[in-house]
Amino acid sequence: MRPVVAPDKIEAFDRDGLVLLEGMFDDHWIKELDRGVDENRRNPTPRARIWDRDSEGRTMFYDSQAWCDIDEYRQFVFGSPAAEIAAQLMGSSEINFFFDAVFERSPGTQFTTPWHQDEPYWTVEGYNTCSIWMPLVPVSAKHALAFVPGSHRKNRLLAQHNFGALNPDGETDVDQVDFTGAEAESFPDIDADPEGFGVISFDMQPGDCVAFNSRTMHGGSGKLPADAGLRVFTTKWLGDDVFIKFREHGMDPDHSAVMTERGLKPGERPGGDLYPRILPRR
Ligand SMILES: O=C(O)CCC(=O)C(=O)O
Repeated sequence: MRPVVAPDKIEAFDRDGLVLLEGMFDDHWIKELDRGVDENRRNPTPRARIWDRDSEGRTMFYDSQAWCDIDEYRQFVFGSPAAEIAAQLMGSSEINFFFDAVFERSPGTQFTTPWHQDEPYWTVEGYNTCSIWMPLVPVSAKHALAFVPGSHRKNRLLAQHNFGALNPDGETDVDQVDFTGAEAESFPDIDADPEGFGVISFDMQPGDCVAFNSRTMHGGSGKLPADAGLRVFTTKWLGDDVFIKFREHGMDPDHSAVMTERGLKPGERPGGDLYPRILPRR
């Protein structure tokens, strides 16, 4: 059935650059994704990495673009309400899938995701982007991904965190982001004044999601209690005004090589088998 996003949620997404949507995905999709993440942990892609491993062996696991190998993820991309939700929030008629990313913390992990925006890392550019952040287990606001409302409209180039430095296992070929030499302002210290920045996060249940613009500042998730892990599946959706852009100051995940191999060029609309058009359905 076609999901319907309420008008006040659509307004909030445009105004704040994020919105909580409760109960958008039924049990079928949560179970499907849970099986998918189990499979993903058994068979990580070459892009998978541990971002953090502490002295007690607790980890933060990350993988991306695994949908090409994992059936459950593919079913979700093509068959779940996610594309429709993104289309309604962005007011876009054409929706392409960009990529999925998985973030799994083992119970008690203290690692927190550094504050950042997504678009400065991406091989695409445009206002109409929508990330759907879905916890597959209950999470309280204190530990969930947090956001700075309205930060998607600031339109300034900010130096972003180098996630390539999160590499305790010394993996090779890890994407690096280096803003040295860029005309970029330093990233504000959100943790120094969360109230001043209006930081917001939510108590969430499986089936809920936060949809956010790729320009919205986000981070801060983690610092888990000893008995709680956090398994999160995210999908990134591209709307009408998004085109390919290769950046000077580092891309992560860097899709420029696979895009080039497939004949996709800067200035073009992403498409083809890796960035499939989901809406309008063919
Ligand atoms: O879940 C997290 O801690 C990170 C999520 C994130 O940064 C993203 O989805 O862009």
